[in-house]
Amino acid sequence: MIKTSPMDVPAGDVELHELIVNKLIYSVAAREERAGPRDWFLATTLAVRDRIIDRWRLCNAAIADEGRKQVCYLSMEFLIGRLLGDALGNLGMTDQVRRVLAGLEVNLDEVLGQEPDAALGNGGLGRLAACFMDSMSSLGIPAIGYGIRYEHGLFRQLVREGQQQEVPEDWLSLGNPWEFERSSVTYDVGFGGHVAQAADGQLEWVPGETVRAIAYDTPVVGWRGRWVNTLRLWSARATDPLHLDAFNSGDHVGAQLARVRAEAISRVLYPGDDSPAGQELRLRQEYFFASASLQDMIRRHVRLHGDILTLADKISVQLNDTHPAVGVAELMRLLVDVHELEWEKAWEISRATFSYTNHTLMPEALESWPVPLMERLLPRNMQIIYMINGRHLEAARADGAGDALLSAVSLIDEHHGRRVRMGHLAFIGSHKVNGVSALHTGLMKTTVFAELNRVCPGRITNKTNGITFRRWLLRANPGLTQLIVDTIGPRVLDDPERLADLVPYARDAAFQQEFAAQRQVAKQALVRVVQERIGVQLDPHALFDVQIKRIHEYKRQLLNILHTVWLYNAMRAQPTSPWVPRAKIFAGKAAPSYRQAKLIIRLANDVARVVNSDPTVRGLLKVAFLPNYNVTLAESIIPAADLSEQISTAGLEASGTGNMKFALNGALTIGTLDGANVEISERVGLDNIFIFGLEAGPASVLRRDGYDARAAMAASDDLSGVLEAISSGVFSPGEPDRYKGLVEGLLAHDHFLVTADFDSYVRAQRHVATRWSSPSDWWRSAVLNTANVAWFSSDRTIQEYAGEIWQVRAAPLD
Ligand code: 26W
Repeated sequence: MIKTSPMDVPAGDVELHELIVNKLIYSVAAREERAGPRDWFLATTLAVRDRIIDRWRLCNAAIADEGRKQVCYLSMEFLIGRLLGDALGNLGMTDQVRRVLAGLEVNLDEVLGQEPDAALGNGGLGRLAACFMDSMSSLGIPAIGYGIRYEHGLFRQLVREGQQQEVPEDWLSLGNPWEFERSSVTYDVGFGGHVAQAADGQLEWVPGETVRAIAYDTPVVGWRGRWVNTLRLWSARATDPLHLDAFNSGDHVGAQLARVRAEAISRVLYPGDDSPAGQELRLRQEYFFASASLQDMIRRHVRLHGDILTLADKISVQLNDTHPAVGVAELMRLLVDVHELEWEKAWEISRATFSYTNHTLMPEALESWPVPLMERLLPRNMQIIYMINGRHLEAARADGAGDALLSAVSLIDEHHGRRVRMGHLAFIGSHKVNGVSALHTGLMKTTVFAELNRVCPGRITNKTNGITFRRWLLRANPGLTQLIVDTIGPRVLDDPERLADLVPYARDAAFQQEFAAQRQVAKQALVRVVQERIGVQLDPHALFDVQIKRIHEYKRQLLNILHTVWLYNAMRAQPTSPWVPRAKIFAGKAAPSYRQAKLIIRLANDVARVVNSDPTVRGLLKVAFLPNYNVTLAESIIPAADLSEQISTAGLEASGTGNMKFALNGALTIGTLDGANVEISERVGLDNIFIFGLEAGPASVLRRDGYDARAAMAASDDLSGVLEAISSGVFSPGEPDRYKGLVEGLLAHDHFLVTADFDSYVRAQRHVATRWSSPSDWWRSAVLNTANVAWFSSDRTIQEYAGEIWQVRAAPLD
């Protein structure tokens, strides 16, 4: 029995109603009266997907017919999160689907909540790729995102007795209604073996092992449904899944080893975002997806345009960090060995095709692979890397480079065993190389890429990151969005620059109140989430002071914890002073092998336990560490944040993008002059942001020359009180020495200058409290944040890439 008969359904909704019900019956094979939220999620998604497919076909046809140049965005990570809410929003179908489902006695929010969070990424780099995909579709820029279809995304984080535990993530376990398996789109990717020379002298690689890449396509629909691009993720299969001979002769396990080995490539996302895992499997993943993607591009290009020589006119390949950098050698191999182009011609095409984005300057995060591993796994690619290097060094020498400079720009690092510098390979192989904020790009030119910048002047350019406002404002914060639209009109939905029209309202008391009321709604919702997840009761009227991001020493969650302890000590000393009630909210995952980061999580949880159970600070201070941070959790925390913690050691955060999400939603930032914080402060104005701490220049001098944390501690009663409390076991009474080593380590070498910035940070936090105590000042600043950050839309970023790096034009959108 159908719960609502079509007769009761408003005429305009009948078609969608029938579509969803039909999907439920014929695709999900569920009965309406028994169907659960998961069934309705599948039925709704399949129905919405149908609406996208017509447009998808048109877009692909337009690319082919009009010979449009296309962006190929190569990224090891796409942190897309849930897709249904995004698709509904972009298609303008949210209200209609809500109504239709309600007619079936189904709640849309519950349905949306069924979708697993696709966590095919670690953090900023992966989320940026997802925001860029949304922007490229919304702008009508023809694009394919190429990556890996990991069977298991980033691990699920449990917190047990205050400590992180990792559990495998299983996003595909109930099926993925968004993807299309393309069993006809497959490529073979070789590993190992040797290089043979044919009679005509042509070199040919004879791999020892072959793995098949199978494409899975997901449509990415843009704003107002006008353009649809493709996210193409590769899954690894054995070319010969069962060695039947071996099986029949009784070796049942051995017969399957090749399959296990091949399929391991797309089994799981590496969870480290701090230092290269260095394992062979990681290199196999990188080569696997770079090779499959390049083979796919070439096949499509030749089919459409017939001529390999025009590749760079029709395709622009963006390397998202160095993870796909081996693609530079792979494209040369395909052009020279397979398509038999002259080296010089191939190199010209290749360099015109590639461009490279650097996302980090941290030395430990710069990828390099041991030469012996490369020679064993990718013998032909390694030869090609030597040839690229030979010509590159020859050219540099001809330009007058001496030995020191040559050794610095060489693709081979001779100092740490012989290793291939993947950043150098990406740099040399690209026509443009970009950093992700003005500060970061400047530092690229003076630090890691200083010598390459001398040899190849003008190649480095800046493209400050951005975020998609559709997900991070429109979807995440519908209440605030409605207020903005009611105030300055709906054009802002298509043109973020209109946000500036809010500036005159910043001083308007009535508007401030409505703005604050929306924050209150989001905070009430978050209070419920926190209560449900960890049983901590937050006061929705407290200042929500939030730091959510990967746990890293350079991001300095520890500094925030020290301030929490400082507040706790001060409140206990003077409980009747007029304190601003605060909720300190943390979330983030640590790489499983990163011991110090895990200890910081434990400390946050230990501090939370002690503070939250101490009656003297009841009503004044609460600490919450929310487990399993992911995109979905970010969407519920950010709209509820009053204060955004962006407190990395200056010079170490390439850009940050969380900082932009908070500012857009009207949180005030407390931050260092690092990454994009610099540009945010220029736009919102120094009166509306709390900047503290050492700047990048002095910080790097201090780090280099060695800085004396003990002296800082001796000079600051506040700091010594905090460190003594932690190291003496106030927060770990059962094991008083638990944090002794952490504190001693900090005092011995405070590499990230936590103690150096402590006093300045506490002072800035006092200013925060003062501003909070004057609501009209606080909300004026909050409104001015939202009003002045339109520039951080990823649409702006993508337009810059399209015009200055890719030379790709948007298709006309109707
Ligand atoms: C090979 C191991 C590894 C894996 C990932 C090393 C480094 C990474 C990434 C570069 C980590 C990352 O996500 N970087 C972040 O990129 C964001 C998008 O540009 C920036 O906003 C962040 O500042 C940067 O840390």
